[in-house]
Amino acid sequence: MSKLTIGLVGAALALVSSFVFSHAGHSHQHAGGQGHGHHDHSQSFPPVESAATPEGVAVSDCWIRALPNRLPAAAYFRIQNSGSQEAVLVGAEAKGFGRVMLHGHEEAGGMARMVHVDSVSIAPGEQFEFAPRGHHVMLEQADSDLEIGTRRPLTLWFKSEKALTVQCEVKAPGTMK
Ligand SMILES: [Cu+2]
Repeated sequence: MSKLTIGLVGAALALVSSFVFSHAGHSHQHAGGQGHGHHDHSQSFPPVESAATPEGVAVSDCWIRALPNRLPAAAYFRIQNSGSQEAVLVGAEAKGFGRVMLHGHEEAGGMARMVHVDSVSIAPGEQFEFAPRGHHVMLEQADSDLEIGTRRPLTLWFKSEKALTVQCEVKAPGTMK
């Protein structure tokens, strides 16, 4: 897996599944430099319609765990890399959400917290699972309520501006798989 860039500044966000998730803010630290000073991880991508798909990469079993009151929801899925090159996930987009980020998960001192990750690399022949208590795509600032049983599109962006869009089923808050 790639190096995770981790930021630990953040305010407690929500009580979910008896874990307190601290929603991690994030800052890039560049040794000896001033850094970019960007703290917002909303990314902008080229139009998805014109993006090529990453060769040999498939995304399956996507679902979204909805939370009440339009709290940030999480998307989970599996990425299979059957291609001959490393697949590097660099970001995500989802219609209807103002902010979409790649998150990891770590536990320390009995506390679980989400941490921003810049990318996730999957070697040829490998697969990587985004799952509860692990990596997820954080979906924030929903325009409308997520209805259980409906599907929402999620676009995953890979290195070199390649993209895959999948449909994700919205599941109830208590769903763990
Ligand atoms: Cu998260």
